[in-house]
Amino acid sequence: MTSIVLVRGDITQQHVDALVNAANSSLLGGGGVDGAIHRAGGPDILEACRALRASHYGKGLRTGQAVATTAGRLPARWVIHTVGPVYSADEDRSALLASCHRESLRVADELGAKTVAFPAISTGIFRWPLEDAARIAIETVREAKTSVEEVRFVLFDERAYEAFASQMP
Ligand code: AR6
Repeated sequence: MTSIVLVRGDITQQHVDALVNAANSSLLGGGGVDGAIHRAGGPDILEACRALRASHYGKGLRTGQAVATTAGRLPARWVIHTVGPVYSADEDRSALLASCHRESLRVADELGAKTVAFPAISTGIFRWPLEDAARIAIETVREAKTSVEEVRFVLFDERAYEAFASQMP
């Protein structure tokens, strides 16, 4: 059984085996939690991302997929980068948001990570409504077949924390 824990805080300060980055397909950094992870983790993460772009991910990482790098100076062993979908009112992209969570856990299993921290993927710059993103994230983790023992959702502000808390079973 994977336990799901909610905390309010900064994901870059979490002591976990792996933390998930809400990246973009370039893998070369951005704003929001992505910017915070690269700033706190230092240049080794960007260097590892560049190496991925130069090898298997020449066109970048597709939405809904996940890939791991070093966590640099962060108090974690790995960063698992995933690309959330941009919210659309016209098109249901929920399956892609679910895929981010499932694929990140699959990569975590490959690494042997037992504790994994997730941000609220797609709920910032990509504008996904918080309650809906929380429902998809929590349901997907609950249904995932994984050896990860603890999934910690790290919510940056009170509004995000409350949205996730409201979706807990
Ligand atoms: N710790 C935890 N959560 C955080 C932190 C932090 N340090 N900083 C922000 N958040 P966003 P997205 C929350 O915009 O919507 C980047 O440019 C934030 O409050 O980081 O998936 C990428 O490169 C929000 O709830 O990611 C992509 O281009 C959540 O993290 C694009 O943004 C996600 O917000 C991805 O957009």
